[in-house]
Order: sequence, then structure tokens, then C-alpha cells
Amino acid sequence: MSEKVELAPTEGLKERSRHLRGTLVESLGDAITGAIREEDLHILKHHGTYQQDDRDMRNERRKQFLEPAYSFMIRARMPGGVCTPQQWLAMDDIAQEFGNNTLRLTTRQTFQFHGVIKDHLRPTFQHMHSVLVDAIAACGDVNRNVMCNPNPVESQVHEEVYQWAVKISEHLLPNTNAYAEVWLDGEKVDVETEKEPIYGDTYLPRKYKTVVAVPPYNDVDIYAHDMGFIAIIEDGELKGFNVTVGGGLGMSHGDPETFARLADLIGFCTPDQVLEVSEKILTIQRDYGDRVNRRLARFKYTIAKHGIEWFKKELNDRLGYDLQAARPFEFISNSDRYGWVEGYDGRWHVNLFIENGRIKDGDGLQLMTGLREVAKVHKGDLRITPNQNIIIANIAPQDRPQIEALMEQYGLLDGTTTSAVRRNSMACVAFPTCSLAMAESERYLPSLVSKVEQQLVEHGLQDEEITVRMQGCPNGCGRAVLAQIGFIGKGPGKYNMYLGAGRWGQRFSALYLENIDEAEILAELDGLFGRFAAERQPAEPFGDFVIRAGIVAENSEPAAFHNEMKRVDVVEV
Ligand code: SRM
Ligand code: SF4
Repeated sequence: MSEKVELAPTEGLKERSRHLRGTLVESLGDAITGAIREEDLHILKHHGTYQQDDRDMRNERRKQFLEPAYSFMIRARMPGGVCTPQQWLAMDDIAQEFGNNTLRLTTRQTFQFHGVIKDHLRPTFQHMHSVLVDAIAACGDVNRNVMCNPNPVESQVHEEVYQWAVKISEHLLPNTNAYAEVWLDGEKVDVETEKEPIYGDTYLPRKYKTVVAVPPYNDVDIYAHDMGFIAIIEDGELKGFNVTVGGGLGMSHGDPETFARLADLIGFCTPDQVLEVSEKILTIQRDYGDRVNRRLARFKYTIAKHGIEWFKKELNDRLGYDLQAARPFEFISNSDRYGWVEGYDGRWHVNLFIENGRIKDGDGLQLMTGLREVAKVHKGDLRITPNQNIIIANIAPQDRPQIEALMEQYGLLDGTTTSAVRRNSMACVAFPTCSLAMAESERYLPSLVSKVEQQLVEHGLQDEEITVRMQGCPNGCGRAVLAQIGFIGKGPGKYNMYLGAGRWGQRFSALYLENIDEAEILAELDGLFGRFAAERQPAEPFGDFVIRAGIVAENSEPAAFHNEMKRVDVVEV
């Protein structure tokens, strides 16, 4: 007799939702509250939206017996982060009219709006739709925004690779008409006959993320994602893609069952196979992912549980052919290339530095106004990078002076004048909007970096390209365990400190110290930088040095990264 198991509550919600419609229309129409019905909260995420409340105001409102200050975060779907100036201007309009007057560039190359109230959700989606931007599947238990190296510089083949990222994104979209019906007053279709050919009625057990990398840049951090494709370009021609599976970063403090995992490289496929390969990989997770325990439902756990050899066989069986052996490739960095670069076709591109992806006016900067003015005259496109920055791309030589003048006028920095450590820093959103934040991140990292900058100057290390990333909790949104110095929030003002990641995202950092405050962080870094300056080998990156010097143990890939790993005590999993 088979044992009866209870599925995670979210499974029932999805099943009852009639392909992600739920009772969203009724929830939106309820004027008594600024919130969405409990039953719809999970379904709403599949439409690219999260209900949030301002955590700075939570206690005050509680004292006044008011409901929390509900608002919504909306995340756009924008494969490869590429948008037109017209789309940029629409995003800017929305942020001013319906959002909190800022735009947030995410670590997965798209826009987020914060602070949109319930009544403004529909107008926001409709405005996005008017410039052909949507938010379907930007969040939820489906394949999300497909990332791609935003490099317009090297060759025409880079454009071809980007087009594959768009095709994968389109191919793996849910088929439901729910988005059009709920937000765009789209014509209703008969749910009884509507099909979800790839996903089925309950979609995936958990979120699912796909990226496309173009060597030598691993800016997309391919090893952090569920599914990855590494473009193999030989003699100026796209030969195909190496395929990776099973990466993921989320973990919980003190819960050894959860862990971050680097993706495995499993083979190579040709361009005409890539859509089929992506679909079959996703369906294995659909069929074998854990639908009982949501905590362990990500693809990385499915692979860790069944083993990579089982997975490869299952994939080959579903494809009806074997993937070819992976082709050689080389990555050199997971950062952005800042400054002006001339492309293969004589057009210019400038990679700006946007600290932690927050575009706003204030604190002596005019980022929002400056980029708006650029978008008004720019004839090329704008590209959000995986490091939360922006490339003003495809500028004709005769238009460069005008863009330079606007950059000068509004203080838009191209990163080359910013310190090396700051331009290699990244932080997740955290407070006040993120409901899961345990400590500050985006609002705090800039001031910590200012102090670290001073220390680096004192040790003569100001030109070192050291990646520093921060997160308000261990979920992984800032990909902090892939930074040479990573901080993960533990509680207000307290962080776990990680050291030793590889320069191009091939190795995780290891936990070095737990629950430390700013004074302890700075004291530790001072000592570490002193040793690095005195003992390093020529051109040795900081992440490699801390391992060679025995300060932390190397975290050997591709084994799962155990949450409890400390200093030099490696725990094999
Ligand atoms: Fe994330 C949840 C923000 C990239 C792993 N993430 C959240 C939520 C929605 C909080 C929530 O569930 O209530 C955050 C909203 C904060 C806010 O107010 O905006 C949030 N994640 C972000 C963004 C905006 C961070 C940023 O500063 O840019 C990134 C949006 C990406 C996008 O455009 O789609 C973002 N999140 C990531 C990444 C990095 C990546 O994918 O490259 C990760 C780690 C990789 C991975 O998925 O393993 C990540 N976010 C998570 C997790 C942990 C998932 C897990 O497997 O355990 C959660 C929590 C969850 O899903 O339960 C989470
Ligand atoms: Fe929120 Fe944690 Fe993600 Fe930061 S890492 S945005 S605090 S869920």
C-alpha cells in the first residue's frame, strides 16, 4: 500500500486557481482593504507581483490599530535586460505616477517598481503593456526572466545569442490567458479547454531560473541558476551551448538541510536543440521536484537527491538522443566592464555604475532625471546588466558627444572613476520593502563600502577588483556567496561574513565569521587586507589568497555547499 503524503498548501492553491486566475479580479475589486485575499497571494506572484508592506512603518501602524501600509512590488519580464528608450521612458513614467519615484534594477536584469497601491496595479500593467513589456512569470513557480550577457560589443553573434535568450523565455512562458484577463481586460477564454502543455495545471514545485552566458564573461553567474546555457562561439559562429543544471543559492540560517549549490555542466547542444533541451530539463523538475516540502523544492535539491548521472539519463531518455560532450570555454570575470567601449561595428557603448541598482534623484545625484533625458534623445537601446548597472548601448559615433554631455550634466558615472571596490559591490533590496529581510542591505552597503575604501587605500590596495556583496538574509538575492567578500544579514546590524569566492563565479565563499557588527567587520577586514598586501602572490585575487593563506577552506565544486561550513573545517556533503 502506498503511503499518503500531504502536498504543500501552495500546490492546492495552484490547482484551484484555474490557471493562475484565482479570485484576483474579486480581490482587486475589494475596496475595504489595500490587500489581496490570502488565497490569491501566491497566485499573484505568477503575475510578477508581490504584496508588501512598509516595514519602517509597521510598528507605528500597529500601535494605531491600522492595517499595514500595503503596497505592491512589480517585476517586469525583460529577457537579457534589453529595452528601448521608449520602454525606458514608460518605466520612468510608471515609477513617478504609480511607484515610489524610484526604479530598481535587479540582479536578474530587470526593473522593479516598489510602492504601487492596489488601485494602481491595473493602470501600471496597462501602461507596461502599451510599450510591450509584461510581468507574466517574472515571479512564481515557473521559469522566470531569462538572463543573458548584455554585451552588444563583440560581434553580431552576441545578438544571435540574445535572440536565443528571448526565444527560451517565450517558449517557457505559461500558456494561460489569466494575465490578459486580470490586468488588460483581455477577452476571456474557456478555462475548461485551456491547456498548459509544458507546465500542467500545477506549474512547477518552485521558482525556476534560466541564464545564458557568453564567455569570457560570467556576469550572469551561471553556476547560481537552475538551468544555464553557455554560448560556444567558434570562428565567429554560434556552434551551440554547453548546458548547466542545478544551481541555486537560497538557504536558511541554522538549517543544514538547505544549502547553496553550484550548477553542474552536463553537455552540449546545438542551437536548433536548445528549446527542446530547455523544455525537457524543466519537465524533469516539474515531475520529480518536491511538491510536499516547499523548503526543499528547488531543482538543486531534486538533482542532489537523485544524482547527476540519474538526471543525465532521464534527460537523454526524454530527448531521445544524448547531449554531446561539453565544449571547452573560459570565463575570466563575473563583473561588468565599465566605461566606454567601441563595438565591432564602430558604434559606442557605455556601462554606467548604478549603486545597488537604485535609480533615483537625491543625495546629490540626478540619476533618474539624467537617464530620462538620455532616453529622450538616445537612438540605440538600454541594457540592464546582471550586476544591477545599465549600458547605454549602440550609440552612433556622431551621437556620443550628446550622450557624454548629458552624463556630465546629470552626474551619470561610467564606473571608471568610482573606486574598484564600490564598482564591484552589489546589494539586495532588503528593508523597508522585503518581508524576509533580517538586516539592512541596499540602504547600508554604500556607507560600509566608504569605510572599506579607506582601508584599502591605507594598505595600497585601492586598485584591487574585489567583489563585495551584501544580502539582508540568506536567500541569495544579492548572490553574496559568489563574492570574494560576502555579507549575509543575521539580525539588525549583524551579518555573517563569507570569504573566498572565485573571481569568475566558479567557487562559493565559505563562512568565516558569524553574527558580527560593523566594528568587527572593519577590524577583521583591516587585518585581512594587511596580510593580503604583505603576503599575496603577483596578480593573486583576494578570494584565492584567503584560501591559499589558510584563512578559509576552499569550497570544492560541484559538491553542495553546506550551510554550516566554517573557517577551515570543511564539511563534505
Ligand atoms: Fe530574490 C525572495 C528580491 C534575485 C533568491 N527576492 C525575494 C523577495 C521577493 C522576498 C519575498 O519573497 O517576499 C524579494 C523582494 C524584495 C523587494 O522588496 O524587492 C527578492 N531577488 C530579489 C531581487 C530584486 C534582489 C535585487 O536586489 O535585485 C532580485 C530580483 C531578480 C529578478 O529580477 O528576478 C532577486 N533572489 C534573487 C537571486 C539571484 C539570482 O537569481 O541571480 C536569488 C538566488 C538564486 C536562487 O534563486 O537560488 C534569489 N529570492 C530568493 C529566495 C530563495 C529561494 C530559495 O531557493 O530558497 C527567496 C525566498 C523564496 O523564494 O522563498 C527570494
Ligand atoms: Fe529580501 Fe533576503 Fe532577498 Fe535580500 S536576500 S531581497 S533580504 S529575501
